Amino acid sequence: MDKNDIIAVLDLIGTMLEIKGENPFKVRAYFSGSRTLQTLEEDLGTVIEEGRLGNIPGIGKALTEKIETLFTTGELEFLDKLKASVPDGLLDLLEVPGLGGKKINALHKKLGIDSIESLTQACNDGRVAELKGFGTKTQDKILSGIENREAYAARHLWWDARRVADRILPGLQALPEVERVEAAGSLRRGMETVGDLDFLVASSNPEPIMEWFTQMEGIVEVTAHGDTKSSVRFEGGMQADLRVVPSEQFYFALHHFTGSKDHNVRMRQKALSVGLSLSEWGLRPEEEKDSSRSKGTVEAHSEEDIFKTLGLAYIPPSLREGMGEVEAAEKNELPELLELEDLKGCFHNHTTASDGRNTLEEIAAEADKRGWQYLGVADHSKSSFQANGLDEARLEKQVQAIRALNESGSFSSHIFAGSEVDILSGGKLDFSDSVLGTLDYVVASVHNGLTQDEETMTSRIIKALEHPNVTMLGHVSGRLLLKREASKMNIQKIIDAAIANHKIIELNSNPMRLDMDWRHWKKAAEKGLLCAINPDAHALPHYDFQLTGVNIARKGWLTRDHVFNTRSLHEVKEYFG
Ligand code: DGT
Ligand code: CA
Ligand code: CA
Ligand code: ZN
Repeated sequence: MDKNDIIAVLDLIGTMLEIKGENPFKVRAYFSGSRTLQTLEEDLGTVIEEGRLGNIPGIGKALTEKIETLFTTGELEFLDKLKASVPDGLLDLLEVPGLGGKKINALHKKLGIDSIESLTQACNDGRVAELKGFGTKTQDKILSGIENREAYAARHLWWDARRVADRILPGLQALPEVERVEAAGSLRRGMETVGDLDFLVASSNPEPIMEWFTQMEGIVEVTAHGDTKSSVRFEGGMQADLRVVPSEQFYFALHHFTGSKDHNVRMRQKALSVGLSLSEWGLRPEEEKDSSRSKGTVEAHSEEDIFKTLGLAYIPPSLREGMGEVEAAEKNELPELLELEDLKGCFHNHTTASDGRNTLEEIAAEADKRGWQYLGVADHSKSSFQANGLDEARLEKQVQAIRALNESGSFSSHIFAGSEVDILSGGKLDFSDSVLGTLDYVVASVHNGLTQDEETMTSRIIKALEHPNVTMLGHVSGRLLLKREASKMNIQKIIDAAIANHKIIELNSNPMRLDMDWRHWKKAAEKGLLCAINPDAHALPHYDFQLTGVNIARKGWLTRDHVFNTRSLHEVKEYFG
């Protein structure tokens, strides 16, 4: 087990002890042990090997043994026993935002609550509001948290959906009866979250394909098993549809089931305007539209053929959201969308100096490996103590290390020295102007007070944008997809302020953030807003997130020119200068 997994285990132990109402001193030992590990700058393995773990203040004898056992075996009997002693229903309550161990203990002890259902009931009866330390506001928050939880459970991050699809597609491909196969739906359109997976197969012999699909590993329920359509549900809740069509219908069906609904509506209107009827079965003269099984008069050997027949340029799946793509395709004015290869580096990345897992040298080597020209280091600032934010002295040391690294010539990529500076609650920045002045660039982000009202949050962010040292705004809305709603703000005002002050807004490519939302980018970029696609990397594999970032940028109609990190090292240096 690595350090971050162990940190999570210690937090879980602390929380479970709280739920059980154990001695607060005992509870605190686990939480403070977890915090100590979070701020440990040395490699945990080395510390354990050299027998020095117990010497670290905040880690006592009992904790030392548990951490060592977890590190070497990945298991812990104490944890298993503890888990078994807490009813499952109480652990479920931890998924409700705002409920921690102490509150769950009170709900259980005073109201006998032991599940989401009994908690919902107690809120609806008003009994939760009457508890000491709760009140009406907390009760409302719990109720809306439960509602969100249900809505969230019905969808999945694109990144996770992609991984499941990547396992299914080769299996389908390998079946001898399968002539062609594609993933469709929101997955193909690159939506930030995906409801269910949609697979489409061309075949004249669907039966064995349906058999295979409904017997895949990990399926917990087959919700439909038909001749041409089947649906299944996997462990963890992901669902998948499979449709099998004759090969001559394949591209019509692929277009139809890729969607979106809005796009399909516009496409059918467009077809009608030239006397054709478009459906999942084909494209045929309008008078034939009722005989849906009749052979289509138009043949399509690709999706391009369908668009061409309608007098349209090819619309890539990312753009099929009914945001004016059909009109643009009519005039041959679709944007030349950004490609992953256009990116030459990125700016919002963390190292071991704050809460990242890799050192400066390791991320510089990674940039070289990926063929990037530059990489920016933007570790947290001091107010983000939970993320081990740097104070002035540590930041100065880091800047010196970065300058020395660049001079050493050890890496071909250039490292920029930046900071992810907290935007404090009134819009002030976490470092003074003179400290910020020593940096190549500054990413300004909100990390606390996320629930401020719309006006306060809007002016707080605009104040940061007006600060001369700020280069770009990090993860503007603060949302965590399927976990935490975006903060309330007037995004149009913020976009206008960024443009007026020549500031960049980030498109954070972490699959949980994808923030600023793609729905805002088309209009914002037209007005002149510059975008930086940043992975917010805390470990080397996170640099792969740039793929999702580019997908989302494409959904926002962004081209190379709209994206700052397509610029060369020379151009970026000039911009920062
Ligand atoms: P999701 O699964 O909620 O993330 O979103 P989609 O877009 O994958 O939706 P899904 O799986 O219900 O259906 C896939 C596509 O099939 C959808 O984008 C458009 C098309 N489609 C499905 N049902 C309908 C329908 O009732 N009307 C229309 N116009 N299109 C539909
Ligand atoms: Ca779907
Ligand atoms: Ca579906
Ligand atoms: Zn951040």
